[in-house]
Amino acid sequence: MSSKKKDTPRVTEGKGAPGTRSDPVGTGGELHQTAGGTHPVLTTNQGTPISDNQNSLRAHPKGPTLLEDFILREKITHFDHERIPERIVHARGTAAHGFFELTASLADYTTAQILTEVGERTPVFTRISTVAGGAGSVDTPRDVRGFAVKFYSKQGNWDLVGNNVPVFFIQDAMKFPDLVHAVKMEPDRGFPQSASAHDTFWDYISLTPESMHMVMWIMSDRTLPRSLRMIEGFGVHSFRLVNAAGDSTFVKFHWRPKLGLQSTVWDETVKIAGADPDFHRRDMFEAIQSGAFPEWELAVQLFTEDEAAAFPFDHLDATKLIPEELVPLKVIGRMVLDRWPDNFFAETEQVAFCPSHLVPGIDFSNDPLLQGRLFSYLDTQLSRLGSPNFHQLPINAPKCPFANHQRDGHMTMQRPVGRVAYEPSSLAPDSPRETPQGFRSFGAAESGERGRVRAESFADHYSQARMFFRSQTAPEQAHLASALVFELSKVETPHVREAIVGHLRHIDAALAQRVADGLGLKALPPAPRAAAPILDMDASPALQLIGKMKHTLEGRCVAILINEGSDAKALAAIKAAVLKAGASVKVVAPKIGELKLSDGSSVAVDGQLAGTPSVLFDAVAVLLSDAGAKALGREAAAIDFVRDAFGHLKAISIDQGGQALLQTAGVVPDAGVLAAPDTAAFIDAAKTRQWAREPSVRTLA
Ligand code: HDE
Repeated sequence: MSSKKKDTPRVTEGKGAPGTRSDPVGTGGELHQTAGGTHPVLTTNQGTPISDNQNSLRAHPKGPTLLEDFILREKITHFDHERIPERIVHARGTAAHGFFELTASLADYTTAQILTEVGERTPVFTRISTVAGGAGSVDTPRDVRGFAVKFYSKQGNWDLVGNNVPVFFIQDAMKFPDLVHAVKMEPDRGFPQSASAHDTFWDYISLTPESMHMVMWIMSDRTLPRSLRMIEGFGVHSFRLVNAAGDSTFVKFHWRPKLGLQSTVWDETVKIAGADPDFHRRDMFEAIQSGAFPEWELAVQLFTEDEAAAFPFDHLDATKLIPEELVPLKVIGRMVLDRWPDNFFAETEQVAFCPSHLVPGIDFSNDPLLQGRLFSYLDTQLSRLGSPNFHQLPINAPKCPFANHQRDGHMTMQRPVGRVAYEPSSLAPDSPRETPQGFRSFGAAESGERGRVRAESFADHYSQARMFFRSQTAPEQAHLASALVFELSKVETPHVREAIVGHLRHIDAALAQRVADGLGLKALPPAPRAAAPILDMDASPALQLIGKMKHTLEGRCVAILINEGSDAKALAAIKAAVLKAGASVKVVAPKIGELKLSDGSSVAVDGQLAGTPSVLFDAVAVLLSDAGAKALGREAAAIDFVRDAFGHLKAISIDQGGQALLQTAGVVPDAGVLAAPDTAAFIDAAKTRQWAREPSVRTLA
């Protein structure tokens, strides 16, 4: 018996057909004709055509596989090497291509063309990430989001590698590995994955008072975004802009989402993780594919050295922010993400951001955290991508000409010509040379004694934490206090829990009491010694999240739960109203496929009830016939659908059948539950969360 031979007729059409669209080298191969059409021939990496991609070479049909099978060995070897080390932090990310367009010139402040040429569109690649989890972790843990933008400017690549929170945990790069080891899974047990709610994180934090301001931010709803399209981004550190006269102005960068800020509530976040681990990535993908391109404004805060000296904090300390009320934001441009990557690995995984990628006219400040980052990112790319030639990968290569005399190395793709690989040279007048327009560091005067010291101006760890907490609305304060109770309740070591409550006493006495009560502490633990007087700074409403929500449904998604015989007219009316408001609609029913409505017409179902819970939507409508309501009253998924929508403070539109289902679920309608014919009232309610409902559905700290 012989092994089966494939006998596809092979008709050679001609040369060409690169293996991939974006691969300049291509994988060659001839074009062949089969029943399925014209396609490239499958070859080895050396271009040898492959006749059988299903069977390895055997000594006989039941015999051993032969070492001689170079096709099998090449395929398996390549497969074995498919992964590169994931990022040590920010491993899970979602990215897209787009452009940055300057709308206001900063020519008085900088020579960077990207910030002076109004109307110029610069290509960008933007990656938004979580910090603590691995590449395969879920999208929605309570975590800071990385917000990294690579601008492919005419003067070289500029990477603005920021976060969705304007401050950071620590003041000095020396502390970063310890912070990351503390938050990552504990080394002996290998959990928790992607969660700060465990002993080692809070132990480290309790001994690091400088992290208290950041703790307020991560315990706020900022770390539970509804969508990556609805987060802010911050450059965090102060940078310098340098103009043609050589004058320097400090600058902080801010990204502000066009759709406004929006978060989920904690219980919803937890359930989304199970319902759709890729919730944020899918949301971004669907938005871009549907043409609803995510957009942000770029704004700057500009201030001089003298103005900085008058701030009641040190702007070079990354645990501090500059309130917008103190230095207003000036909007200078917009970023639109309008193209999903062709290939996740080649682009999202291999993109290499480095805060040290800078263009003439922008410079660093002396923020000690930034200074440490300038070393770390280049080093990590060498380890992750395995070669100093990572800049040659298409996603990392500048889109402007670039040339120098660096050469060779692991996996270089360049093929330099000529004998001159040095500078200065006289043998090749057309070889790359320096230019007066090139990058120049600002000539900052430095003085003082060297040493391993922390500036005294960095000593105040509580004033801005207090400012942040006191600036929040009442629901936000309650969420923050409850988040602290949740996280600390997962900490097994009592003295760690108590130490954190001790720090909270410096931030706000009532907050400390609420958390102590939530943890069942009999008495308030002592507060640690504060290294500097704690100030009562003015509240900054710009730090709120609820205050920055836009009253809009644009970019959101509404579910309509129906069953056989649901009212066709009501369905059409709600659908039309939602679409008109700029949101998308998904019809959810017990079965996918087509469903017959009250008037005999059919509707296509987008999601099956059991796999499409209401946590995935911003508002819901429930339109059911009497029989439909009765049937769904016996379905846990339907009961959870309405209970969760109500519990997560969403607007709900119901007809008589919907009302019956709510009753079976034990949901007592309030002002956010609206009768189906009134689509206008439903749309209006759906543009926000029903915050007033919250005390009736859960006990917050
Ligand atoms: Fe990072 N950080 N970081 N970081 N960071 C990395 O670089 C590091 C910090 C941020 O989408 C790593 O390519 C040190 C602050 C983002 O690819 C690594 C310190 C901020 C991303 C690294 C910080 C950030 C990273 C891991 C303290 C906000 C993801 C993989 C001195 C301003 C970029 C990599 C992407 C990634 C080091 C602190 C933002 C190890 C040493 C502060 C958005 O190099």
